[in-house]
Amino acid sequence: MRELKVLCIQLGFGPQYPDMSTLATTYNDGIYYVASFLQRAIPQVQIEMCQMFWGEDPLTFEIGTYDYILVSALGTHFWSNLQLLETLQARKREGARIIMGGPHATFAPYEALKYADFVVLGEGEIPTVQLIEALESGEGLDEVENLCYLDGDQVLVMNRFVRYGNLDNTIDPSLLKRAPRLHWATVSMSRGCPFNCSFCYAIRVLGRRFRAKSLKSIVTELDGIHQQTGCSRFYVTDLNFTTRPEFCASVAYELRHRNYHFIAMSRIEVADDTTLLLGLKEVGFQEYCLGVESENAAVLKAFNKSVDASRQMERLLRLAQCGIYTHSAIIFGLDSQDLETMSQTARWCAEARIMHPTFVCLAEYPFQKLLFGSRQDVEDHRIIMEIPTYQHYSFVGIFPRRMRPSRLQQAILDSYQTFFKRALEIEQEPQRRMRLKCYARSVAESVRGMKTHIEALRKIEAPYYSSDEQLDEDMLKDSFERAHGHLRKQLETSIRREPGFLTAFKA
Ligand code: B12
Ligand code: SF4
Repeated sequence: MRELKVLCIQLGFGPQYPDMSTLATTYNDGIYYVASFLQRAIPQVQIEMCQMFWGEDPLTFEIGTYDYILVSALGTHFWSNLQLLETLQARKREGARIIMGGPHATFAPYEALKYADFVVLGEGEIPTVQLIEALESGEGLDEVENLCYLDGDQVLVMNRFVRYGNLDNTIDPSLLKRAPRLHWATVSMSRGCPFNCSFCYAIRVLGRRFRAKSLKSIVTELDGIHQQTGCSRFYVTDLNFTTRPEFCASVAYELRHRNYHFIAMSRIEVADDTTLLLGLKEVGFQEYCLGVESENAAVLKAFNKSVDASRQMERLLRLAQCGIYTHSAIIFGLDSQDLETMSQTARWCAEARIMHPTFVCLAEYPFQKLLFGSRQDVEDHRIIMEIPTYQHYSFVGIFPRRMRPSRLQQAILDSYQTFFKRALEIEQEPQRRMRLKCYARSVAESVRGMKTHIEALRKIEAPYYSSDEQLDEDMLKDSFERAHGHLRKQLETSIRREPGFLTAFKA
């Protein structure tokens, strides 16, 4: 194969909507895994990374010199960078290909394909290698897994969808050579989660089969990133790190002589195994992002959360007693959640001693049933699409039935006030109070973006709500059909799929 120049771009957030999750983010690991795997599989590939989260600008790279441009994006990144994507298309050399992957490309391939020649759904490592090999050798594309593209008749083709086994992939630390001082570095130790919460798009990207990396790879990767960047705090992006206690115990054993710190994601049941919890804490697992979502049994049931709501409080308190800091997204937006319920939930978070709750709005992509046979809690017409806050859950992205979207956004802001007031009454330990005050300062940074969004929502929602805040759903449906009905029809008639696609996607 000829020598290939590849540029990998992680698209960034829109600057007009600052938010604590955008300000705290260092890099998303997905594109680094794809780039590392590609480099190892095809030695003729020379990779350059462009990380917009650190302020790098893709247009300062010589776009016309690359053979392949790989782009990774969440929904909000995509809609904040349309002009850049257009410029990339215009500046790329003739014959060069743009390949998009990551969550947005997976859930809205029809949008990504307006700017990309190819889209890779789900895990990107193997399909990217297959695609580049097929294009370089001039073979057909039929055997390229998870590939999606428009054929000559503009028909959306979706090839065979595959969930992979254990790739045991590690980030090549040299890809982080231009990293600024990181407050944490993201890595993944396992992929997949066996649960099936209805709002969860993560399992739709990475699948429901838990696959742990080898301990050797985990340790080598951490040491390599630490040496390259100096960072010794790691954000473990695994969907549900504590799925298998024996895996966690062996990770703890391997890391016993390192002085690293970790934030990991887990389900709340982790609180039941204090031996494991304290063993992990000793080697640096002092913080968890938990899937709490709510204290309310009906809300948890509606989300298919499979958790005992009556035990949420007891488990969270035990974590606090063990000296563990907890983060959690708290989801609003169901019909049953009125202003009073939301306020109660915010107070409850303080009483359950969650340290970093993030109050968010339920979000969905349209056409998921059609494309992937997935369940949607929010119907297509109630989704606010195609704006820079799209699928950024801190910013309301749906039309609730019994409350204006701008009211829900204000309630999200108010929830933080309710939470901090109560939490500072309850927490007496100086370190926990300091953490709370720090968190309150970072939340304050988000207020400007949320207020801007409230103004934008007021304009969007104006025609659809009565003075008592009830949604005129028929009117909304009509507008949706006028704006997007043709797209649904086009998708319905266009999609061509390999047999077994839907079953594989849901696995
Ligand atoms: C860990 C995590 C976080 C962490 C850390 C994020 C980080 N810096 O890495 C925290 C909690 C901070 C976070 C915050 C947010 N997150 Co988050 N997060 C995740 C989670 C659970 C794992 C991400 C991850 O790194 N996984 C491990 C790697 C290996 O997987 P991956 O990134 O998906 O990459 C693979 C494929 O996508 C693909 N791929 C990726 N890029 C590319 C590029 C090319 C060219 C190709 C071919 C393939 C490819 O191949 C990769 C390897 O197999 C995902 C869900 C998921 N992806 O499973 C949500 C997810 C990405 N987050 C989401 C959101 C919305 C956010 C926030 C905007 C939340 C908010 N406040 O509203 C912020 C934004 C911050 C950010 N950095 O983007 C959504 C995205 C929705 C969307 N479609 O846009 C997801 C999908 C969650 C969900 N709904 O289920 N997040
Ligand atoms: S437990 Fe967490 S990662 Fe697993 S399906 Fe539910 S929300 Fe997704």
